[in-house]
Amino acid sequence: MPKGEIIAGFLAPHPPHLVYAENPPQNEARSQGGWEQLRWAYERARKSLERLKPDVLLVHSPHWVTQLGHHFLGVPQLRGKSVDPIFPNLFRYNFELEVDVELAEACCAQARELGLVGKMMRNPNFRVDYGTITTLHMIRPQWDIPIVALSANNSPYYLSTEAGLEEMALLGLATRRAIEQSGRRAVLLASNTLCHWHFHEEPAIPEDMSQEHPKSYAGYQWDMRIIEMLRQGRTREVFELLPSFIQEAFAEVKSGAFTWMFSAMGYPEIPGELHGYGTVIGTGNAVMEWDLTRPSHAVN
Ligand code: 2X7
Ligand code: FE2
Repeated sequence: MPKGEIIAGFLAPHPPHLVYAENPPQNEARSQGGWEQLRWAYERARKSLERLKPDVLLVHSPHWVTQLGHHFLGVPQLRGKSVDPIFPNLFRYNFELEVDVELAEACCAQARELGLVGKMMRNPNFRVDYGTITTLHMIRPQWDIPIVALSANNSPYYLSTEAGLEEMALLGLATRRAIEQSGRRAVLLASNTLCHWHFHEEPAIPEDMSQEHPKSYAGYQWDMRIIEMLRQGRTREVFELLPSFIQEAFAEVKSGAFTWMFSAMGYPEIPGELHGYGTVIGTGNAVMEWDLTRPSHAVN
């Protein structure tokens, strides 16, 4: 079996508003559109994914919270209704998905080898969280690629940011080792918003874009600074700044997906491709891609 590899990583945020705005048949709520810049960004990312033709998509979502350890979906087929607890008016999504259980088990085993608490989720009636579903729907609405989904242990919230993110870096290493052994060509999805300062009231028409703008100018400036560095491939500097970014912009990358993905990819110092940026209830969201298949981008 050839050695498996991570062929790309995407920053792929999950505001459920994006699914709501698309009016897919799976979602019960209906809209008149909205958040087009971000949805067009995802359209561009979908084309890249189509070219990459991965065997599996791995996604880490901040909204599947497991207090004790890192959990992995471990049921071959899951179906049900996923409802956003904050925005049930926007997101009531009937999902049906296929899990690459073999790879999920390998990720879990590797995580344990590295001293993390890992657990397989075997409940056949499990309701998958809206973060996982939104990211997967937006990047691949056909739902025809098996997935591995990882929970957020949220250690950065009850340990220090730095100690928690160190754990996420270990989870990334475990993920990479499992992928290499599996022979799969894998794409990683970090399901994270950047600046997370948000409005506390929803407009009467949620998709009224005349109401949509960054909640915080300082947070917006942070997002632009981080994106520009990522576009230039200044990965090391981004990670040096990450704790300050998290602290000052209340950035959702604190929950670990971004660190998990970059650690798994080996922190490549290559330019990320920005597919687009936009706000959702004032938060900052970027869809970005790191294509490791380009000869100049190959990492060891
Ligand atoms: O989970 C989210 C988010 N991260 C950002 C914006 C809006 C809703 O949900
Ligand atoms: Fe979120």
